[in-house]
Amino acid sequence: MEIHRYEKLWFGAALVLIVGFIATVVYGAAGVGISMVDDDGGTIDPNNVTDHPKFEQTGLHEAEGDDADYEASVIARRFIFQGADPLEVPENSVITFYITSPDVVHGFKIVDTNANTMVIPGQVTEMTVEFDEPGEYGILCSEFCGAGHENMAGQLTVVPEEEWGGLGGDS
Ligand SMILES: [Cu+2]
Repeated sequence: MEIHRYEKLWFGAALVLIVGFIATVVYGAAGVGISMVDDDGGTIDPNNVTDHPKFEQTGLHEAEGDDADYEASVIARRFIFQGADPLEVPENSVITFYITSPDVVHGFKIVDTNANTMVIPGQVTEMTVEFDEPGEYGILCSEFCGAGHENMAGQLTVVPEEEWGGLGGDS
């Protein structure tokens, strides 16, 4: 069977496009550290979030394991980020966030970083982020959660190492 030269050419071009699209989708889904909210953080009773050991006190704590320098517990609720308004962390630190919601699905996005996660009632979201650039970072909700969604904002300050006064320090 004779296939016309142009037909072969178009067939090849279409094949390149299809492979290209699939490669883009695969890279976007798995290549840049993007993952679904998993159950690593465990579950929690959304009606009694402060009964959970991670959420008895919100804010920055000493880390329990060696995976991070500090832990930060944040309760995202309509329409505030309890424990992250503001949250101060030292430069060059690795922070594991534990985030949960007692009401509806929220988002937790640290502006100007690639840290962005979903916060689901009944679930503890665990996310580890390294901060090496001192400055002020806004935190916003990236999931529409109701009438005050656009006002839901927190603040994360990465304090230069020489100004860091330690946990509960006055820096
Ligand atoms: Cu929201």
